[in-house]
Amino acid sequence: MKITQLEPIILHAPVTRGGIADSTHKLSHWGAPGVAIHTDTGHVGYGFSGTHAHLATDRLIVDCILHSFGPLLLGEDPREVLALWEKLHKQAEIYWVGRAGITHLALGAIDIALWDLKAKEAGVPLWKLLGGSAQKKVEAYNTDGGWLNWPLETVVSDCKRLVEEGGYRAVKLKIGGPNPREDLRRVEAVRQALGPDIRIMTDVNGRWTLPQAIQTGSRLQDFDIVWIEEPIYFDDVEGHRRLAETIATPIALGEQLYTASHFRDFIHAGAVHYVQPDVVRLAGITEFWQVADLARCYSLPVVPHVGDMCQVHQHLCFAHPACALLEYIPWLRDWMETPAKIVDGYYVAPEAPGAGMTPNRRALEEINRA
Ligand code: 0YR
Ligand code: MG
Repeated sequence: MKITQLEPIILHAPVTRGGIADSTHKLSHWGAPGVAIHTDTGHVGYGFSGTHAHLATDRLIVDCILHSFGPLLLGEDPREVLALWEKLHKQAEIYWVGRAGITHLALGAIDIALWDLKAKEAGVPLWKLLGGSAQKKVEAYNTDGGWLNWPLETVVSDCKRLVEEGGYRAVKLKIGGPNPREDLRRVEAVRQALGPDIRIMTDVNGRWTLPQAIQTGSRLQDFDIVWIEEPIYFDDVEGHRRLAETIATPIALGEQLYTASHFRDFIHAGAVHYVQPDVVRLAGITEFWQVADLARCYSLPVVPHVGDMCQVHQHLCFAHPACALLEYIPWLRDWMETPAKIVDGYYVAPEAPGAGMTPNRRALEEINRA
């Protein structure tokens, strides 16, 4: 099996109700810039990154895939994915200008497409190739009811609907707005509406200073929160360590960490309790697996962030023993050949061969028009 051609792909999918916001970002579309890797056997592998759908930035990622990494891939056997990852990482000239950021997202999209090919050629879903089982329970928690730009009544009614009609037993609320009292009011209102048994996660998206995080984070304890996610600036290992020592509510983070060594530093410092690697922020499945193994060595749960809109992560969760819970955001549901499926709050193991990111006809038509 040999790689014959790389084809660029950029897909922009609208988010819920035309626009969402957290404390740090506002977006109308989710971006999926990536690649279709063609082979001489006719199999096509698909891999995407996840972005805020800024076309100029997405083009940089795709250019990096095609022009910086592409020439090193042509003629290679895609099934030798670990060896190819090392080759791209060490031999591509682009690594001189960055071991994180755009270069890393580009390598991640390629790595996912290579694993997709390996699983398609083997005729099995990725979770099976990785040694997983469909018997495993992978629970879903839903992030799509708690956006910061939605009025409190909308957040409360959406969260109730997710629980009562969707079957979810865990939801995430965005906080970190300009007024901490309003943050606490939102959490309190949702806790009251959902009762004591539904789990609630909170996500600050890196907005607080350490003193704000200590003050407001301590008060969140009253509402029995599962975790506070990204309380302070993404790269601050020491700040998160101090916070973890000071407040009772556990800390979750990882969606902004690019490399396995970033995770090593946070985990080793005791600065994180719930480890949230993202297969499209790390360089793909290869590096995700290293992070999940590392977390397992420290007995920490892995609850991935779904920059891929859970399409690849569901496979990883059915396979890796550190994963039992996975975020759910539905923004690629209408664009994928086999969208993630949740029944009664649990993921259903996908049956189609591959890694889960094959676009459907509608997506391919849209891409060709662009
Ligand atoms: C906007 N999940 C997150 C949105 C979400 C972000 O960047 O995608 O809030 O991915 O933090 O945990
Ligand atoms: Mg988050």
